[in-house]
Amino acid sequence: MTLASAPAAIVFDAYGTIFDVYAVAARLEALWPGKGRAIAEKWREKQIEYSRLRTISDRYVDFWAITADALDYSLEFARAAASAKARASLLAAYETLPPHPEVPAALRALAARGLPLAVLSNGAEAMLNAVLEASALRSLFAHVLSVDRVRKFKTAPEVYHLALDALGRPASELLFVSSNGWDAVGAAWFGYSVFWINRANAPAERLDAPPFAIGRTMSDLVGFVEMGCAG
Ligand code: LAC
Repeated sequence: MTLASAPAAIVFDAYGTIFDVYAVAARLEALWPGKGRAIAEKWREKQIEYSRLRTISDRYVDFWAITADALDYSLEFARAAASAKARASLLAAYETLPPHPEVPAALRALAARGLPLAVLSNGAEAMLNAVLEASALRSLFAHVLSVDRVRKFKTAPEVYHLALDALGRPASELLFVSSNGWDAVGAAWFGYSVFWINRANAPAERLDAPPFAIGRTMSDLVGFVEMGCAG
């Protein structure tokens, strides 16, 4: 994928792309040995599933509520009984998720090029600001855009439109970055240039998306931008 020129700005997905959503597995493992990774994966899977079902059926509640519901489902699914205190602490972990190790330096390198950076996420506004503040990354972003504003989740086109209004540019001049293959597809369908950080070495989604650039980490994104987004 080649952009006609350097992107006017870069728009980032949050969960999975900037922040490691599976960092909660260690905490879960300490509570329920042998089950941590499975609960963490089910938690993420149900969180995304509920966001889609609520969008399709016009039943919006914010991503914090969805994250709590998905946690409760996943704990019961794994027959993991949690005290109210343990549940609250697991949920609170979402406000202090660590960034993937290479992310802070990569974001600083991109910001140093003078590129406006934005977050566009399913996350509720308060949870996004909390996790960005906790990792000291908030000041790198010109905009933190939550789907709260349109009361629909990705991949609704209204969500991807939010960054166009904020940045005052058409999608074709913006680079959208996500580690979630389905989100990369949604953004490409909408008309963004896209860089997929394929951290999990997952197969490409079979969804007839326009072609987009692919790397393994956010450091690869920095290389891509330094090369003029050719490749
Ligand atoms: C987000 C989800 C897709 O941050 O991870 O929007």
